Parts: sequence; structure tokens; C-alpha cells
Amino acid sequence: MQSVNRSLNENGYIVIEDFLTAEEVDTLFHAGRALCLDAPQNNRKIFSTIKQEDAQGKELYFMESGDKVRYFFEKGAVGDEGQLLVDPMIALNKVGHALHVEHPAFNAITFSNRVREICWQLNYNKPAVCQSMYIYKNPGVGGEVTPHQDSWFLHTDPNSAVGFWLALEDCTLQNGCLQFIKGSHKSGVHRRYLRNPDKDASELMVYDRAAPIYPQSSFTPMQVSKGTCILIHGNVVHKSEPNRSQKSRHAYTFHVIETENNVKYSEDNWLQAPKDKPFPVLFE
Ligand code: AKG
Repeated sequence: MQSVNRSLNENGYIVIEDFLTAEEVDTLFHAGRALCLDAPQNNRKIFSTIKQEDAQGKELYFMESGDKVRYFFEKGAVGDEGQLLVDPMIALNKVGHALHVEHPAFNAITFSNRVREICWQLNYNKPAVCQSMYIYKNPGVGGEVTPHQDSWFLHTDPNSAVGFWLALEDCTLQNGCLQFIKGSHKSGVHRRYLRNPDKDASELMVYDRAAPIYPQSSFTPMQVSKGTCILIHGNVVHKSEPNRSQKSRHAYTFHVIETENNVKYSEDNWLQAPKDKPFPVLFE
């Protein structure tokens, strides 16, 4: 059998079926649904990977979410006056970015021995979890996640980011499964999302260059069953299409980085650990 490390380096992703038990899937899924009822009822913030207006309040809410549990709505779920246009149970795009610290159910999975074992097999020395998200991809409103490499956002030099993406429902072409460009992790980092070095600018975060164009024909869709874990290399290009089905596509995801071996977490990443709260480590 090929090692996890070799497999990840071959295509840029690995699919591990039955990573979660049915009971764990249920626990996380219900925890995700319960979060919908905790979402704010005014000043709702929208999350979209497609650019929109009303930048700064939203940017700050996002930028300061690294050590909190914050709620991001779907664009199609909130009206011009901030009112909900859909059932609150299908209004969220995602919740992030510190569920792994702040929520016991997500903490238990993130810091499980299973995750530690994989990190050990991936040759991490002192892996830390820098962020986590519950992603809803709700029927009808669940938006596109445009093609990207996670290193655009969680850049380390050299790359060390690996995403653990856990399917909590069956993922199909219709409900917006993940899609990957096989082998694209070998082509460097194509773009960066940075804290704006221009402190007088109205945008707090900026891309350093235009979005690359990746042909649809280069993507391989990964239709997987609930309970599956997809490991995502920080430099592999991936995306997901809008959910055009009647079924949601919930997932829990978190990212691990190396904090030793001369790996440097980039100071211009949007996400920075507060000085008194370093990213929690899995082992050292
Ligand atoms: C990511 O977490 O980097 C993703 O691309 C997730 C996209 C999705 O869940 O649709």
C-alpha cells in the first residue's frame, strides 16, 4: 500500500472513505444544523467567493473571525434590508473559523487520534490547526466556490498546508461536490490573498493578481459518500459548483500547517493567530 504522503504528493488530494463513523457524521451534522439557530438576526454578513460591494464591515467581520465562531450567509438568502429570504436552516454559507477550538463536537474530531495519525504519516513535526469551517452548500442558494489553491489564503514557506475536508452528506455533481485539477499542486502558488499593505485603502484585503483561468475540462469531480475525508494539498487547484439540487451538501473542514522545520507562516495572510492564542498544535 502506498503511503499517505506519497499518495497526497501524486495527485494533490486523497480520498479516505469511512473516515467518520455514522454516529460521528450524525453528531457533526446536528451540531452544524444547531449553529443555524445561533446565527445573528441582524447585520447579517454575506460570504461569496465572487466579488461584491459593501466591503469593509464584512471584511472586518471576516478578518477578525480567526479565533471566533462567526456566521456567513449566502448571497441569495439575504434581502437588501438584511431580511432573510429563505428558511433560516438553509440561509448560511458557512460558519468559521475557530469551531475546532470553541465547539466541543468539532474539537473532538479535529484533535482525534485519527487526525494525529494522518499528520504523523504526512511527516509533520509540530502540526497546528489554523482554521476550521462548517460549510452548508444549501439547496438552491449554495453558491459556487471559485477555483483556488488553499495556499492563496494559508500561505507558508515552503507550503505545508493540508486541508481535511469531511463530507457530512453524500456529495454529487448536482449538489456541488469538490472538483480538483489532478497534479496542479506541482505548479507553484498561482496567486495570494493578502492583508492590504496600503493601510489607507478602503479594502482591508486584496489579491496580488487577477484570478487565473482554469479550463473546466481540467477538473475531476469527486463524488463521495458521507463520512469520507478528502485530504487537500495546499497547492492543489480545486473548486465546487453551485448547488443546483434539492439536497444540501454539508461538510466540516479544517486546515493543518507545520510550525517547525523552518516553515514560515506568512505575515501577510488574512488569518493571524492573536499573540496570546497561537494556533493549537496536534502533537510535538
Ligand atoms: C476549501 O475549503 O478550500 C474549499 O474549497 C471548500 C469548498 C466546498 O466545500 O465547496
